[in-house]
Amino acid sequence: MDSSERIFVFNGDADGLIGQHILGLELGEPGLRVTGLKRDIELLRKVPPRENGHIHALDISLGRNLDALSALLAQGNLRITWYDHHDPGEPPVHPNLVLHINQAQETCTAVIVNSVHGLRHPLWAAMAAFGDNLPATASALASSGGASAHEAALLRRVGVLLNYNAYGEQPGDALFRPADLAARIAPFREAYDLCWEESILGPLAAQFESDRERFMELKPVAARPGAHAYLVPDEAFARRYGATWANERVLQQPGEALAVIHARADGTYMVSIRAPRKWIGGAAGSAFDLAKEFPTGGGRKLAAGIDVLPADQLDRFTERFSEFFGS
Ligand SMILES: [Mn+2]
Repeated sequence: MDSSERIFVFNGDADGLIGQHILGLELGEPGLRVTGLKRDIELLRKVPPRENGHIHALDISLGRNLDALSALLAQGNLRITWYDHHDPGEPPVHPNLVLHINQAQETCTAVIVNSVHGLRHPLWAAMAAFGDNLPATASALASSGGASAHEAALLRRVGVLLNYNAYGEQPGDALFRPADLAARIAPFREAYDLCWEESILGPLAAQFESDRERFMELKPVAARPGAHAYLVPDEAFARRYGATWANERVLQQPGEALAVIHARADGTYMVSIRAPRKWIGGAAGSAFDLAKEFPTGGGRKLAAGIDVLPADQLDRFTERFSEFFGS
């Protein structure tokens, strides 16, 4: 196939970016990449109209791209292959659509791509899994690829930094556009080649550290044993680093629930809730159960959120959070 007919559509986070990189190593460079920041999921509709070709969608929910997918399939001459670990809803059945979707807790898109294409890139897959906060999966892949503990730490650093780069809400929040990163990474065959690419990693690491320091200075707005809630301002550092910080905290303090409450310019809040990974004392409850007490709340057992919390419900949320998870 002519490379101009190959299109990669992918989420800009670590496992999306690295998943499409592994695919490029296996199939050859795409003629076009369509991507965005972490929150940009509905990407399939951004593919320019075309007569034929093969679209590879990675790490974006099929359910949230269903209309665009149906329209592309209806053309009859486009092939579409989907790699993902999110809930696909009810996918259409079509001879031109191939699905590689695995919702297991301990996998992510780059790991799936590596499995489908012969397991030849365990170190790239490990880098992605570290970035997606799946340390057990990542360490096993790193070992299978012959990495020492030191080399695994290098892979982890890069995975975390790439994932961090995809967060942010506004243009200018992220240091690199994921599409530019994908193009710069494309020539690297070995995962270690990227580990030494300081023109990418140096600026990312510096910004990461300075964002991290801002978070370390925050005081919780609600603190009980087992449950801490933090209110963060509507600033770039908080939009970029909030998710990375939550990932770090749940790994370091698995017995504790965490709420990160992001202030928005319009006066509302966006809340992310992490349930304890290990229950101390045996009480049961999930992040989802708390989130759904509020309109626009949803998510999963360990990680859930409230998209829009009105200002007048902030106190009610922090009280409920403390009661729900605190002791
Ligand atoms: Mn992802």
